[in-house]
Amino acid sequence: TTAQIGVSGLAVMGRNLARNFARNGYAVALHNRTPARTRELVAEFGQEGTFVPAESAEDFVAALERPRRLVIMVKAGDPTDAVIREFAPLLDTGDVIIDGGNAHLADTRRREQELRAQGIHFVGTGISGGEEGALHGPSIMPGGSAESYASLGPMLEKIAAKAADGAPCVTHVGADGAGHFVKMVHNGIEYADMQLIGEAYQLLRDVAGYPPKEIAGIFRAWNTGRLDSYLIEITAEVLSHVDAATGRPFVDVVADRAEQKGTGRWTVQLALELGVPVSGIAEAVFARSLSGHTALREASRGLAGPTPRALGDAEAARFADRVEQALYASKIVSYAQGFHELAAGSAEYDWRLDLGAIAAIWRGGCIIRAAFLDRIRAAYDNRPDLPSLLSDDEFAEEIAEAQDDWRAVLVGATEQGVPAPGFAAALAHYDALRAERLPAALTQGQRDFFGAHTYRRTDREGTFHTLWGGDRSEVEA
Ligand code: NBP
Repeated sequence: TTAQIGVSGLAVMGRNLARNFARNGYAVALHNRTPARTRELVAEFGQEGTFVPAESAEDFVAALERPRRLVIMVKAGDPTDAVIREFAPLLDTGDVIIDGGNAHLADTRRREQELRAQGIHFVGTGISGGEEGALHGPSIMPGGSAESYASLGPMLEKIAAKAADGAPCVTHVGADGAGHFVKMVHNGIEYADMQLIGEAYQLLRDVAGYPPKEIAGIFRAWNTGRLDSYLIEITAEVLSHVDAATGRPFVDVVADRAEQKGTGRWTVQLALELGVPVSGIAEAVFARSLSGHTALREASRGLAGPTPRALGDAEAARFADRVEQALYASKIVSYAQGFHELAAGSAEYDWRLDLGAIAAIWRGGCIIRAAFLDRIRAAYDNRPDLPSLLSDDEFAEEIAEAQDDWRAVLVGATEQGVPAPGFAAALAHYDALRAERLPAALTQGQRDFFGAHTYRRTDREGTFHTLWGGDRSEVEA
């Protein structure tokens, strides 16, 4: 049998992706460094479709119809290079390598360039949705050449998640590293979303005084409204779960140290280079790292501050409504920041990303899937040159309505000493954008004072310097 697609790297993701292709009627060649995994897959799921197991790279490549399409789904970094080195000499002009791992866009750009010189299409592809998504339909973000998408697109459209309107959650996002870039920003937004949800939970717990089970109910109710999303849904599940060993709420027996694999950090690192203020994503990454500083937290526990006291029942319910407003407004700001980074990356690398199309393929399959993304798509479809999501009339109006509650929640959090860095960063971002004047003028004055860095004026063209050490007259620089 010749296979229409091959998958090499059969850990959780690769194995489920291979099964997804097979269940959709494609013959799938299988390969893994350790052949036992390949045999296991065939033994367990062989009846799901047509699999062509191969033990060697040569047999794997020989099993594929031409032009060959092979997906590599191995650990990102050196293992990906090792696998490419193994396969590349065995391939021909026009063959397509799809890297579905979480590669850094710089690695993807390098690999794409090297393989292009050999006539091989290298398609760095973001795949989101975890294990379940890989099997039942992930959101897929392929980069690489437009030509490669012509042969690959129909297959990806089949295995991808479908949005509520039936559209497959995949599109050719842009050249070379664009796919991995878009996946990276997706993950950055995911970090921010999770942090905001975490803050909402903590406020409902410490300020409103609700136990986890009741908070689960509140999230469940929110999930029927404008916050309807996968992350809100699983939050309710996690909060209602009870630890079997102790009978206590699961959330109270889990160590409060959040881990990370790096895509959030990359999103912030690149944002720093591109000069894009993604403060919500940055706060989320920092909040995870702060949580892991056990000794520092231990040493700081005695520091002065208020002890939160729970509100009465009626007040608590009102506060919960306000938290919903604060969460929603902060979420709009986070997405606005993430989409700003998408636009900046697009301009920097000349990817011509279609932001509406990206919002559309995030509507299903991926971790940040949400009803909300359909509205982001609509905002960009209405106005592709939208300067920011915050300039969209509908989002602006919703924030206008939410803002009093948003501010009140932050006042409550501050008074009660409950940290809400994500909510606070989002509100500060919003207020900074609204501001008529920013203290950046003072910053420029200071820079000119100590370093003769010069400044511009509001009333005249040109670059100026004040003779701070002399008579303080102004000279044109
Ligand atoms: P892992 O990231 O745990 O990688 C395990 C796979 O890599 C195995 O097939 C292993 O082969 C192979 N491998 C390693 Br490790 N070193 C290798 C080498 N030098 N040469 C050849 N193969 C090597 O698997 P995963 O969790 O399925 O994730 C796969 C990719 O998908 C990763 O890049 C990940 O970041 C990305 N991703 C994961 C998720 C998720 O939810 N887990 C979601 C989206 C994307 P072996 O069997 O011989 O050890």
